[in-house]
Amino acid sequence: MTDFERNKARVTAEYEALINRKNIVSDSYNGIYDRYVYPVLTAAHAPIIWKYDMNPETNPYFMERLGINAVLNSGAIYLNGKYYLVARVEGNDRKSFFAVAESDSPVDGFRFWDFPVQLPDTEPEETNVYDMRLTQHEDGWIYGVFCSESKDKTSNDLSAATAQAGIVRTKDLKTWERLPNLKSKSPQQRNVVLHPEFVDGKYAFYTRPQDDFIETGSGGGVCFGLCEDITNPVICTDEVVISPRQYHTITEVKNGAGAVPIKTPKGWIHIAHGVRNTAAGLRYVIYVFATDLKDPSKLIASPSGLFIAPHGSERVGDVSNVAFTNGAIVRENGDVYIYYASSDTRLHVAATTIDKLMDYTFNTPSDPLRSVDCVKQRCGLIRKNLEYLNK
Ligand code: M1P
Repeated sequence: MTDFERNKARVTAEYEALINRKNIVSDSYNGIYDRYVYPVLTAAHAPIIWKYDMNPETNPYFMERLGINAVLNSGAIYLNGKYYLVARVEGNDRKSFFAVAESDSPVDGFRFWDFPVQLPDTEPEETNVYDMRLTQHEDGWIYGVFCSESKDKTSNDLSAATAQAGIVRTKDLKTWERLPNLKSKSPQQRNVVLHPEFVDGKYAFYTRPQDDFIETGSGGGVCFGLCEDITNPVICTDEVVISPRQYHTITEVKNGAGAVPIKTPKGWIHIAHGVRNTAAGLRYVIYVFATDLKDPSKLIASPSGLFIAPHGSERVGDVSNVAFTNGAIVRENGDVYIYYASSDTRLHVAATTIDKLMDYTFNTPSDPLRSVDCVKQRCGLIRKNLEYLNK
């Protein structure tokens, strides 16, 4: 056996073992959702043919030619009996692209299609793309809204960039039609999500206006705006803040819409991310809020604090201390699968149900915003418990 054959056999066996590994529910318990132990997608899930030259004549050492650094923030959709993740895949060259991974199961067995998504190249300045949210819209299309990033040529800073919301649409995740980038009053936009239904006969977007590529500046939080024509996407209304950033909360530095909002009998449930600063850098966690069924720009519930934080080994990665989501799948039986990435490195799943999500969202008290009031809030729970337990 040649080195090439031995190494190829080893890499193939490891890859197949990884894809076929069954996932298991983690021991950690909170009654709200079940985390799964193994990530559903990692850099090691990238197909061998994406990385290696499979010809022994041109690759005698069976060496990686185009490595993959990370697989993270994924849009998610259930279609024709299959679970699909449209993941952000980052090459060793730092550029991200999208690729579709498919499975019969929501929690394991995800295998990438042979070819990544080849987006129509309609934005000549665009350097990087990432974080696609997949919206199955009532107009019949599946939309992908993602960050389209280009160099900020007005600045001498080589890392200065501009983020815009790119839009594509598809019926089958194979053929993608690119629409113009979304226009709004904000110079930068990231974490933009398309609402799945028309609102007042218009397309509705959750936006995140920001003054700068990293800093949101005057951007007050997750906003809501309407758009008349998706083929000429312009936010034609004021972008109203629906989930504000607030001092000394998990959204103090910034926040952003995550998964497409989930329709429940009590309201639209949003699974978003919030960012706070620490001496060790930014900390990203996932939080939840709800908006009115008839008026999705109206906040109706705001459970206190974080919903998912990075745990254990999830805390370490390319950008440590990050939990981030841009995709969830809801099944007809009420099961909900939340796909979240940890530390910009790998993708995990947490499972819950619509009933549990509603219970969490509408029965978790909101943040009283001051320690003294948080203590009062907790004492209220303790008092009630002691009264009940000592009855
Ligand atoms: O690095 C953490 C996350 O940073 C960005 O989120 P935000 O725009 O809120 O700062 C996103 O680029 C996201 O991809 C990334 O996971």
